[in-house]
Amino acid sequence: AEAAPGAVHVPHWLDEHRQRALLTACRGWARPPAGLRTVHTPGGGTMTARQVCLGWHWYPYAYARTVVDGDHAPVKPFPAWLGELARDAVADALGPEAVPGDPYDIALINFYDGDARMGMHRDGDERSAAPVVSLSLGDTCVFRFGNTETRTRPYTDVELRSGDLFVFGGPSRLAFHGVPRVLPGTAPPWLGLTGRLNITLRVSGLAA
Ligand code: MD3
Ligand code: FE
Repeated sequence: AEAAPGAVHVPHWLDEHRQRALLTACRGWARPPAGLRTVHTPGGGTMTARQVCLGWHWYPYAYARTVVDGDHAPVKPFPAWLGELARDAVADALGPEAVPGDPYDIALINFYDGDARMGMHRDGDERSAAPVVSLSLGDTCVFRFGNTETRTRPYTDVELRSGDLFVFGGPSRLAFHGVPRVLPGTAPPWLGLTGRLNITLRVSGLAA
């Protein structure tokens, strides 16, 4: 369903098998070196969702090849199968003509536990207008999809559940968005995950 121009929500895009496989992969990527870390913003803030990156390491507000704000290890590689998953997602959500020519080369994986949330922000650190692919695992969250002008209203709240795909292309690529809350205990029992995981797949537009 199109939530806004270029923003398409596909509930239950990942079946049980693919959700389990993606979770297992995420648990491996979370391990050190270059594993899960707490992100500190230059203004003195601390993000409550913890993060691990593949391909390029995101730190507020740029990309690097090493964990410049953590253990300084080289960032883990971005596997080819994740790139295929991203292209499949864009083709299913927006159509084959929307699949970018440049390869997907970044995964940002956010782990939400306890009272973790994410404030309203825009993702502007990629030098590519390619659609961003978002996959959710575990607890349901309230995802707030805003406008391109301000971090305030008007916005639309959408529940994202385990297995859901959301693709942000076209004008929605630069829209403000955030996660005001996660609904505890809503993960599918067969997944074995307490909390929520979100995987975003992106095109850096940076030189390999
Ligand atoms: C709209 N993640 O990683 S997913 C992020 O659930 C991020 O962890 C949230 O915002 C999460 O930057 C929201 C939905 C999402 C992700 C990336 C976007 C929406 C987006 C990029 C551009 C526009
Ligand atoms: Fe974002």
